[in-house]
Amino acid sequence: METILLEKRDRLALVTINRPKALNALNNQVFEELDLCFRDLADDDDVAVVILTGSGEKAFVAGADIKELATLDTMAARLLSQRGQRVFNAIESLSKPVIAAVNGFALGGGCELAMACHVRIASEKARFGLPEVGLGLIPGYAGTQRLPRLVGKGIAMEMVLSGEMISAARAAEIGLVNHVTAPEALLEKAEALADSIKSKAPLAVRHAMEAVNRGFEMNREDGERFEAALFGLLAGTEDTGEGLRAFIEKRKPDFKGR
Ligand code: DAK
Repeated sequence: METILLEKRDRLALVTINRPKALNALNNQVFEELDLCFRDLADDDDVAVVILTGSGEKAFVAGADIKELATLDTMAARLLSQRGQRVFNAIESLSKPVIAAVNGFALGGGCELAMACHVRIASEKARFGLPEVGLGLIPGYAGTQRLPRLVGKGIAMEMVLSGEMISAARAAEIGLVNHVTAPEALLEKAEALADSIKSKAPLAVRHAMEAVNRGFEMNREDGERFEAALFGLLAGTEDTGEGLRAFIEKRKPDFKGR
């Protein structure tokens, strides 16, 4: 892979989008390689948590590659769109948490990519926005759907209609990101969260994600029924027994993922 760097260590995968000269803009090759990368991560039982970031000082991802978009015929645009949708859905439905470490501009498709991740942490230098209307487009990777779910309809509407960028501090204020750090502390903060997640029971983490993700799309009653079903499934696992015993015996649990 040329446009994606993948590093695995200690049950953590660090995925870096690597086109710094084009501010990591999403072209066909990036999508193709992200697709391959997330297929690999889905199948790799040794990976528990993923961090996604951008290469260089300036950008997480400055959006879809505008120069490439301008050259596409109908068929190529359709394929690009399908590939992009596959990648965003693969990230959102991955059974392990994906933390976006937003190191700079997250615009258009880049902001949508961060929103497809499960948690967002931003550097003070990060800027967020959906500038599509200024290009005669609207967000095409579910930005109009994910943003209102994260920050509420009114604020999302303002961002989508004005196309204006917001600062990391404002993004934290509206709930688009969970934490803001100094640029040099960004990966450390993301890794600390990853470490905390990795220390928990893997099946519980997976089921908790499923309960939140799927339940969010259901009505309250169905969501609670779904939660109860997952709770029941987990109760029969070795790790639940180990977690409860370890608490009573005042020791650290030794989870096996079973
Ligand atoms: N695409 C291609 N190249 C880009 C780029 C982009 N999105 N953003 C930046 N670059 C390139 C610049 O052209 C420049 O390249 P050279 O001229 O040096 O060759 C280099 O990166 C450095 O950028 P700047 O010189 O512009 O850097 P500045 O610091 O002055 O400005 C900036 C930084 C982020 C404010 C500015 O670069 C900028 O406004 N970039 C564009 C942001 C943007 O509008 N992004 C696109 C949003 S629209 C679809 C679904 C979704 C979408 C499309 C299709 N389908 C379902 C089919 C999504 C669309 C979008 O994302």
